[in-house]
Amino acid sequence: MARDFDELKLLHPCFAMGKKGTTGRIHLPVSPGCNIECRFCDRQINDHENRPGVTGSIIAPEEAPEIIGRSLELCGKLTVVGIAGPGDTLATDNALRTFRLVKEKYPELIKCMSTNGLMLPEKADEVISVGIDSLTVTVNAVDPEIEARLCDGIHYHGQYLQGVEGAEILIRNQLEGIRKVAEGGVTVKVNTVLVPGINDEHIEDIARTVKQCGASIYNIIPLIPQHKLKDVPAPTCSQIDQARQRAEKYINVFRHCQHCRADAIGVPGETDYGEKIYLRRISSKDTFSHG
Ligand code: CLF
Ligand code: SF4
Repeated sequence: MARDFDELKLLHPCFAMGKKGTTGRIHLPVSPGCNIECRFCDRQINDHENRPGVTGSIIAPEEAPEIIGRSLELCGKLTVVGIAGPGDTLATDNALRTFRLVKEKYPELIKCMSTNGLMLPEKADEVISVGIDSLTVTVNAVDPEIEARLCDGIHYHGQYLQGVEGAEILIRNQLEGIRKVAEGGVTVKVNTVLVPGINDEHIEDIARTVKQCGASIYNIIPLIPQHKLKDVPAPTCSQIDQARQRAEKYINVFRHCQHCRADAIGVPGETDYGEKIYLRRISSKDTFSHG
């Protein structure tokens, strides 16, 4: 049985409400490819592409138990095993395979996964049966016209669908997926990348909609201007604060996100043992904070 929200508030650094968490997480970078094309993401790796320099940074699912063991020796505060990229966790089977191994060897650790949600409806049963405790879905819009300004296209069942057509499927799947896993007892966090001038006036709609679908907590991530949105200014502190206040009318808001790398290990914002454990770290260009 997955841990409930109350238990996660105590044990999971990204579900601690109103205060900074004191526990830690290890991220396992097992998921190389992505199946959508966010305009602010520099990676541009798709399902079918293997770029030099990327594979070397990724670990195999079978390596995970040993890496966790060494990390626990370095940092006794680790309570969570998270998989947050560097691509999408459901674009390949790597993440779910890894969690099965983790469950066998370290059943006491909380299993946390982050996805863009495109494949979630068809993977929901597996996510539940593997025993994922907390799932983050990044939902940047619930209006396809807005989403199409944030995501160029999706790779879905062998088809490449662009603009509003792709955005409609992405949003439909995200919301349906959230509903399914939440009904199955998984605590759902939703992340939104706040992009001034595109989705900043849309935050209330997102927060209300995902709450209705069963999400428990909401995290607003400020845009890092890069790739095709490199000329959009990052949101100011007051814009972030305003967005959080608007969202808070509908859903619990998490305020201590540290925009972790996909290969971070330690207490978010305090310690990072990633350098010591992963021989080659993922280059910052190859990862986007998925949390
Ligand atoms: Fe990792 Fe994300 Fe799980 Fe946390 S991070 S997969 S929910 S264990 Fe946390 Fe880091 Fe923010 Fe993410 S501080 S980026 S919210
Ligand atoms: Fe994929 Fe995440 Fe990059 Fe979007 S931000 S393209 S979901 S890796």
